[in-house]
Amino acid sequence: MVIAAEPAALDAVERTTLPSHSAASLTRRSLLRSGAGALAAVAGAGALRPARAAPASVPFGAAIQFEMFDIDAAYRHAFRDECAIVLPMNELKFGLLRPSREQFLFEPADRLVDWALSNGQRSRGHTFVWWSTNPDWLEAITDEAEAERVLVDHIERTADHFRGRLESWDVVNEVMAHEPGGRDGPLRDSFWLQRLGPRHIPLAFGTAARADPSARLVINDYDLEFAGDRYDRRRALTLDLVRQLQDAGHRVDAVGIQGHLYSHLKIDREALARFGRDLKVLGVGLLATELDVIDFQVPGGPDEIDEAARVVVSDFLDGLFAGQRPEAVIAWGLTDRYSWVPDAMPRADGSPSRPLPLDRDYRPKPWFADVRQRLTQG
Ligand code: 9MR
Repeated sequence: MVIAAEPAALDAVERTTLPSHSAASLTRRSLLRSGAGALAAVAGAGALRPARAAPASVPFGAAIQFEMFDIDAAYRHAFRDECAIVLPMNELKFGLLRPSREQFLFEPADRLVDWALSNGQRSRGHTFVWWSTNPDWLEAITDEAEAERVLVDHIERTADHFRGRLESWDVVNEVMAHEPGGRDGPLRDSFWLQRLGPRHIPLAFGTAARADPSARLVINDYDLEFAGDRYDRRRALTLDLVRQLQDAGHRVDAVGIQGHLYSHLKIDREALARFGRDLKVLGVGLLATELDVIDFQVPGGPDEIDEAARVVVSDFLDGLFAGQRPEAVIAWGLTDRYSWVPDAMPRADGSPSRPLPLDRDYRPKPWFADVRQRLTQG
């Protein structure tokens, strides 16, 4: 699969900014550029610091939901007290932000982000390009040029609105097929793929880089940590996507590993470490963006469920840290009271799922203390 190697495959805007060098020299140039981009982001967002001034800990963060933020003070306090990074979970997705073509409903995300910043916390953006939650008016667009105009305009206006407040953006989310190399793929069959082809990925990165030069640009995906062929293929394809973007002259600052951890599966710590090292060689960082535990296949009561969670989270962090120091570890919510996990994968015995660092009553799980300790060691 080629997403961006041929300048001819790029849109007009991309073409004007791409130097016409060989792929090899483009690779070196883009590596240099990506290093410079990372340094610029350091100055802007404080995401990385020089080694000697390195903070003791890797920041812990969590995604917050506006509906609960608005009504549940205990929920707000938990995010205020536990997190260094707080990001809107859903409020920046295309469908919520753009109920109609004319509208940009920035207010819920503005309130969440400004609240986090006023607490001295940091925030990040999720997400510009996703296969899910697209509004009907968008999916009704059939013309390629119009789809391109909408995507570019969406990224430009949204990135510009939040410039200086969001330290990074998940530029594309889940663009890999669920089973690349199997019956699907390699890329996800989405509205964006159907209308624009694979070039929607470099188009999104190029547009985001111009719209907010100080934000770190992240490619975000799931199922990158387990043992098995399918996961090997997903790791390899992610590296391939990063290389192709770099070869086409685009800045990719980090890969986001979502980290939805099935506690009945085995983490491939070695492969995860290798993945982190390979990214480091490319000058690309790594962070966990959506950590939670999916326990629907684990029998037993809360103690057994939490012990299985402790093991899978610990193995995950082992592999992550062995590859390169992660930029952040971010959970997908904070309390079991509110999570997508029981809706998508309920426990067969009908008992409550226990996916997140705090239980339904905001009590920390034992594994949360382990995470904290690991992050503090840096
Ligand atoms: O947790 C999110 C849930 O509240 C939303 O209803 C859903 C659809 O917008 O998205 C969930 O978050 C997903 C994330 O955006 C991308 N990775 C998978 C997450 C869980 O489905």
